[in-house]
Amino acid sequence: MSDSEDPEASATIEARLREQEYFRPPTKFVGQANATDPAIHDELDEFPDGFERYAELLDWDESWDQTFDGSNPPFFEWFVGGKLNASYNCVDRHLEERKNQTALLWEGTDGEQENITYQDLYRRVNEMAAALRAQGVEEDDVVTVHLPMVPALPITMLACARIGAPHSVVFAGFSAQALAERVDSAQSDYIVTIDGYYRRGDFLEHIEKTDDALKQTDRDPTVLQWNRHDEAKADVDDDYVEVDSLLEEHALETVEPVSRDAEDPLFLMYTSGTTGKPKGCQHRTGGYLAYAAATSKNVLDIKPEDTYWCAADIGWITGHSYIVYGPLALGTTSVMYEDTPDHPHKGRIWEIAEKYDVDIFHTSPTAVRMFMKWGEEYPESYDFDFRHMTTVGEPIQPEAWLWYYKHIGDEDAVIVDTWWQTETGGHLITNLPALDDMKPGSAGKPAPGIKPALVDDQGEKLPEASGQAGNLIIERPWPSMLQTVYGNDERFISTYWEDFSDTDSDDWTDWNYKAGDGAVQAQDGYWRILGRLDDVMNVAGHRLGTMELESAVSEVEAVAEAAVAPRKDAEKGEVPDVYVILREGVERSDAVKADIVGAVEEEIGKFARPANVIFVDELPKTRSGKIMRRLLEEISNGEELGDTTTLRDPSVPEQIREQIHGD
Ligand code: 6R9
Repeated sequence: MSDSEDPEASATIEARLREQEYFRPPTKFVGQANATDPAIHDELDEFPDGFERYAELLDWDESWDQTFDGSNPPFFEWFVGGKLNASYNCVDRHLEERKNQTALLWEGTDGEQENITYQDLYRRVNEMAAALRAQGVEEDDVVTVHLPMVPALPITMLACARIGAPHSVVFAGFSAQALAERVDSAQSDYIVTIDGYYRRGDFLEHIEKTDDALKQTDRDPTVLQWNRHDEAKADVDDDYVEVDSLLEEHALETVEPVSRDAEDPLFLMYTSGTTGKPKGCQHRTGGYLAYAAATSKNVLDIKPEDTYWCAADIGWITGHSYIVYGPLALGTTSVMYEDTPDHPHKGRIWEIAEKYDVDIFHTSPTAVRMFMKWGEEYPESYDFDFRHMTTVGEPIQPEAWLWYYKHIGDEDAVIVDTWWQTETGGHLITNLPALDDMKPGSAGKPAPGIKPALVDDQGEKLPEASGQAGNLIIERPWPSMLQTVYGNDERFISTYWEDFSDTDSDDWTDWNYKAGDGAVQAQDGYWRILGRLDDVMNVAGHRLGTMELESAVSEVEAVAEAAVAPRKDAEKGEVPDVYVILREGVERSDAVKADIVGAVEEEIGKFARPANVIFVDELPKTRSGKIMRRLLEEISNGEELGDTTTLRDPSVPEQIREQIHGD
């Protein structure tokens, strides 16, 4: 029985949390940490020159002339005039000292293993770069990469970076339609994909998503197709170019890394927003890589000799910054795992941790809650010893934190809870593990050089450390902030800047980045993130826009109108509830429900599947016709209904509540 189920054990956890608010980092951790001098905060407060220390972690072809250019807010520039190549920094520069060290340690579904040394990585990235070029990929062409957790993914990303072609990685779980939408939005003429991969031990024919996406896109992209095995296991279109034969053709070729301007884009990463269309967050080469490397060093405490495992998917920003770019820039060994944590058994993660003697482990609160539910007997059966553990993606409840600390960290590892976003490129609020005490449930202090603040809805600043909740803003630019929303500067301004900045001002200090999260700063200066304030849900640490879900549901013939609200879920944090009004004459049935769920899976992906489909007669709307999703959220969560006075028909929420709760 796990702590979560055993009333006595959870009483002990609660008692302990009441008694002990802070946890000291273990002395043996502090003694060996990368960042041990508190002066790092003062040094980075020298704005903008402090950030030069981060850029100095990289090898530059040409040094920058200006650290920061804030003359055209909010289009800030970093390390202006500098030139570098990201693949050179993550691969070539390590060859002299550690060509035989493992760079990527890949574990396949059933214990298959690949150790890719820095020399191997160099070879494979060069050959892939040559192959991409031979297929016509030129500098600044966007390459869409739809690959799962196999070595082909980081190799393709680094090959793109080598030739200066921004990659746009689309999480493998996204559907054909989501892929097509991203290809169109990025005006991409290349898709790199694979025949298939394994999920819970079964071979999934991933290539089908590309087949379908090609029918839906307005473009005619070239498809480059990797094989999961020596030969394709799925039915593959003759028009697709087999990467393996290309690589044979280009065996042993080398490609000179293209010297990119610090401000040239390195990649796009699409993320959900408050409209139906995802935004392509565009990240620059120099500032992004410098910040990812520096936070990997100072926050994750990565050293080249470590075995580091971030158990996220490279298809999300966490994997970009903290599986690929940051760790490899530091020359460490980064673990990748193909399948799910419960295949073929619930001890899989700990088995891998033991097998590779992992030093640093990175996961999400959703995963921690799941491990907690499965019970500590699984980790207890394996012999592993983490020095450092991280969480990201959503707030971690103190109970889950303590369980992680006790049963995974053996009360002998540090934990950092890192708050950041696709847009921010790297951690913004997080403790430096040797410098700050841990506080369960709190993301901690701002990262060096980062200036968060809270404002009320009118933009008035709340006093510091007041314990009041407000809108989280970042008052000062930082090197890994997104450059813009790809092809849509207006959306960039309206989403992130307009609300809390003086947009008429040319002075960058009048501009504040809006995170879209609510937060509180406690009296001790520690920050607690409360969650999204906009129509974005956080399902198992994945961002999902309610509008995206709604537009998928509205595609179903039978649906007249739909609204989506987040329901709190003990494991996933939040799950989507869909409220649906059917068209006249359509019967409410399980078949219609199945169509609705199917539409979401098809348009977005299986991971976005609604938890409940609820048929209603009416939706709560304001007099101006806006759906009040907040009320649906309250209904979903069985909470007291807030203000309903602005509703056209104030009785609607009660009617819905009666219908679903029967009271
Ligand atoms: C890195 C990543 C960003 C949103 C963000 C916030 C939530 C992320 C968090 C956290 C509480 C943390 N979030 N980290 N909430 N504590 N440590 O997750 O990027 O997928 O863009 O999501 O996730 O709501 O705004 P992304």
